[in-house]
Amino acid sequence: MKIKVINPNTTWAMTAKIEECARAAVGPGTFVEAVSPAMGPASIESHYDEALSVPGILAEIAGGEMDGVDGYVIACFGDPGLDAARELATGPVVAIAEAAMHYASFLGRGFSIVTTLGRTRGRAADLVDSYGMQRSCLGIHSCEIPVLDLDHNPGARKIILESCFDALERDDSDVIVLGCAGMADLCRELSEKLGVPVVDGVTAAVTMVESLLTLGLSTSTRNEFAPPIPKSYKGIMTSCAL
Ligand code: 5HY
Repeated sequence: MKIKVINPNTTWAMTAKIEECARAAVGPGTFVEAVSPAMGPASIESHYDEALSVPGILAEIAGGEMDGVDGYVIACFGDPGLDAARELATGPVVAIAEAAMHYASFLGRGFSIVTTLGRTRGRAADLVDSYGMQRSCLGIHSCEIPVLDLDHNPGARKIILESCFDALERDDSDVIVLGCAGMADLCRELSEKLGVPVVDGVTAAVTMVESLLTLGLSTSTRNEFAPPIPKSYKGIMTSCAL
């Protein structure tokens, strides 16, 4: 099976890290390719960035459909474009926040989310509500490290570890959810130091897609997620016509 992992931001160094983590998580019969769209923000840290990332995500889904991709991951903690992607894709589409929250809910009474900038906590809270995770999510915290500084700030790992310790104490939670695809490589180290399960959405989502495909399951097209209704699109979106 072939799974396409879409990093919605256009920073290929982050995409390479995401691909390495995703490939390490899947079985021998699963091929994973990670991509960044040709257009979009260098990182996603606001509603504006998120909105502008969606056309690129959908273009990658459309390309995957032509290339025979079996399933998709949207590798950004805001889960941008997820519903539209599910209308477009034949195979299952799983985004990292939804996947991480579900995995974390299996592992303890409650989990804490630790994300990057405080301004993205509202979006995470909206996702908690839309995914029905209000009972399991005990708090949403930020380490105040910009997404692209995660790899450049020498103190990032220590700051994230401290933020996780603080979150567990303040929320009295049992599990940590990492709120950024760029944190995917920190899972094991943080879990060893914290003594609790630490869930990263990239590995959670790609293994979820792998499981759905193994069971022969995909998005229902009966109603809401039926293919989009054909119509014309003007301006730079002329090519979006289906
Ligand atoms: C992400 N932004 O996972 C989110 C993290 C965030 O470019 N990739 C990004 O802070 O929402």
